[in-house]
Amino acid sequence: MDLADIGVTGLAVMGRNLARNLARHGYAVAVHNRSAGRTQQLVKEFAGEGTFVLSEELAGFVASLKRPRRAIIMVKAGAGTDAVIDQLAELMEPGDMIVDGGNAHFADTRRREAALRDKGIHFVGTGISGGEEGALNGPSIMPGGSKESWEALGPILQDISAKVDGVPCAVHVGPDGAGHFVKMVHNGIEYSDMQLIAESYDLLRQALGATPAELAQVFREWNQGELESYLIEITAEVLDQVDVATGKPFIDIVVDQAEQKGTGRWTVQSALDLGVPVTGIAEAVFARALSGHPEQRAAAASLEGPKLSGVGGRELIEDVRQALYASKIVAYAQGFDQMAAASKEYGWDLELGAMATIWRGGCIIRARFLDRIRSAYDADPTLPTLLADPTFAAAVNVAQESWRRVVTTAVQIGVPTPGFSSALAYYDGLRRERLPAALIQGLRDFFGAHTYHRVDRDGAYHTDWSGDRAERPA
Ligand code: NBP
Repeated sequence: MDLADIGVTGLAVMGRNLARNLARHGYAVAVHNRSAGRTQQLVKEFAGEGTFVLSEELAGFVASLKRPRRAIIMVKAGAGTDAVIDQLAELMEPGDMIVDGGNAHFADTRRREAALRDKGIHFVGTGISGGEEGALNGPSIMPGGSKESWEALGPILQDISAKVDGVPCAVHVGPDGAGHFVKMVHNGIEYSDMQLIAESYDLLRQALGATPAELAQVFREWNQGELESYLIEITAEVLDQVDVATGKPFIDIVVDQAEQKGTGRWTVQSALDLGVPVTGIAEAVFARALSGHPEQRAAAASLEGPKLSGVGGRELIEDVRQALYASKIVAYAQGFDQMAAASKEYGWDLELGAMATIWRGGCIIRARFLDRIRSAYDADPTLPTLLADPTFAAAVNVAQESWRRVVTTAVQIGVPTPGFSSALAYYDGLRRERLPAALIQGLRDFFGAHTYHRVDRDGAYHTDWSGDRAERPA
């Protein structure tokens, strides 16, 4: 029997499409699924696309792989992944590779990688973005794991990934959980991107009384410029859609409660642990949470708002475009800060410019904008914040008057824009020469003797607030 180059176990929508993508690129693909029906269906429907080696049992699947074995797991993240890893590890040998392409939490990936390393098996936690369409036609791929595993897997993963200007959207991200961490931050940024787009739509609709179809045209025009991206493109499509059953705009017949699978929440939880202010992502997660409380919203619906409405003319459209771009720069700056902090914390040595490169295609946040991020890190790999890059600094400088008018207008007419507002507050906080954190330090020293540092001398100090109020070195 001819042995397969690589295998995929877990053949729901993602695994099936990834297996087809591999087969279409000329790889012989071993395929397996817990319930054999999916495997048979795949081979029946798509045998013409390439070579599939079908196994109904996991032992047969492993036996059908060339050595060192390369097996990709595409099952529901969590307990299922652990179960499949345990079964595979029993059947594999030192030097073999288990790739987890599911949406695992990076801490789970670190745990699994360490456990399998003890057995000599390479565990490659791999972020895969682009949904089912990306899995089939070229996703953005973010593998972690050892350098040796990248040598064996990299050429295949680059082959099946999206390409932008001939450059594959797949790179070795770093050791152990680095790949899943970067995928998590990608998803967090995706939350933020969508929240800012939603705020733009909402504010323009409320302030100008524009129809969804008119706003679709606005987004279409924006997609010709610096905001060009997949999400802006599909926003126009969604806003243009008309519901067949009612003849109403599609957007008006959809329940306004946004769901979440958890990667945005994970991003914020990790950012809290790392001490990185990812306010754009956090506001996006909380805005979804607010939308998901219909009882509270119903109870609050009669609360008073401002009397103003319909302020602003067509110039608000350009202001909102500028605010969206500036807020987006802030959200990405924060996400990249989080990756830099994790890289330091976990010893990953992440190359931030490369992360921007592999997000340019195949994934949900793909955008022209990512080229600029890559250029910023090419020019200065140690950039302390993206906002310090001369190109982004200039862009935000151009946008800031519009940005302030947008936040002011939103506050005046009572339209919530937590993404725009928090991004502006972050920008203003970061650029301040003196922050009121000095007062917080004073208060902490007053009630808890937590000490403070002086601007003019080294060392920690405490003031005897309840006594003579004299300052002493701590
Ligand atoms: P699902 O997340 O819906 O998982 C279904 C697959 O998991 C089926 O193959 C199922 O086998 C298998 N499975 C389960 Br459930 N429990 C199992 C167990 N204990 N042992 C063995 N197999 C088990 O599939 P998906 O939407 O294709 O996603 C696959 C992975 O890719 C997930 O981790 C997901 O988070 C990730 N991901 C999804 C997307 C997306 O757009 N959908 C994008 C990026 C990443 P069965 O057929 O026998 O029930």
